[in-house]
Amino acid sequence: MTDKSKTLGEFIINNQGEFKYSSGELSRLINSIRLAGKVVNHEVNKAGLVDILGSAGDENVQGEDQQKLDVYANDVFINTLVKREIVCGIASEEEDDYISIIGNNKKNDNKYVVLMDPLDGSSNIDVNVSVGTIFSIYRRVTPEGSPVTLEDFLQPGNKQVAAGYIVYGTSTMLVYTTGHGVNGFTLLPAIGTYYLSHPNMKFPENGNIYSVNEGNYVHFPQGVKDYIKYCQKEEEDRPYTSRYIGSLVSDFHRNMIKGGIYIYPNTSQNPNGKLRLLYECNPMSFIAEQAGGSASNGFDRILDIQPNELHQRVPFFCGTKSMVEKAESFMKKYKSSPAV
Ligand code: P6P
Repeated sequence: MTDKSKTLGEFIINNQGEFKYSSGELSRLINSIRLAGKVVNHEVNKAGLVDILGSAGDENVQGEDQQKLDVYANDVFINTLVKREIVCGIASEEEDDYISIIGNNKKNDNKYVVLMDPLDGSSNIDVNVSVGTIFSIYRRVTPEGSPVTLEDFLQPGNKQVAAGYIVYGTSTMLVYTTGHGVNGFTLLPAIGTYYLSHPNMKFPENGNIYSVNEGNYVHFPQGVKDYIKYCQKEEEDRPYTSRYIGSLVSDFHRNMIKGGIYIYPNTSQNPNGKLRLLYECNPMSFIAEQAGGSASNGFDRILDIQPNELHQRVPFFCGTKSMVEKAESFMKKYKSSPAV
């Protein structure tokens, strides 16, 4: 039931005290993401019209015809964060390297860095399937006032101060955590306000949905093949249901509400899997654990992995804790063997 009395803005203010070292910067940062999400939502929701109505007469931020939406989303989030001078650095799936933000006072005295996938699953736009924005926030580790370095971005996921996603679906929702549980806010487009619609989100104790691209089955590690066959076995608490949207944020969101596991394993073609550790797996893992779920690479906790490069990929098993543990039990039977 949506608590109309709780808008995202009021929620952030009421929970400001939960942020360690809070000087309101983190609140302003999350507010900026909220604003950028509304701008992107507006474009995503009319993407299909571009084809029907040609250019739809719309112009993008540079006054050109409609850009590719993931580049557009990247520009919106970066411009919003830079203009408000509340971060000292940004890393994005759409940017080869990180961006160091020099404030108007020409110093880097902001505390936070943001890592993001501005529009995950953007290839689904053309077929009107939900897509999402994923973000991850850390305190910088290098001295305040100096330019950020790669070290500020290559932090393990257990150092995140906040993480969240925006799912542009049948309704647009912002779901995030600052380490004190997970809360979901639904956008009321008519007035551009997010309302607390899903307070204190938790994975159900059990789940029976498994989300994996079975088209890659022959390339999966044997442990994943065994787990999929386990899910399909006709026994008292099975067969499970296979649901795979091809959009991480949507598959994760459904699994968190209904109970399920999302798996993107390593394969012979992608020995480290497809998903990126820093701005896809770490934020989703932080949210999953805060909602009583878990996330691993099949063997080790995602949030404990020490990153060694900005765009590194990892195998990803995430969702209902008991399902992730079951999948890990199959993986551990073949620990040393590579994907076949
Ligand atoms: P595949 C989208 O490109 C994405 O990063 C995730 O959102 C999604 O779950 C996955 O890749 C889909 O990949 O190889 O199954 O099409």
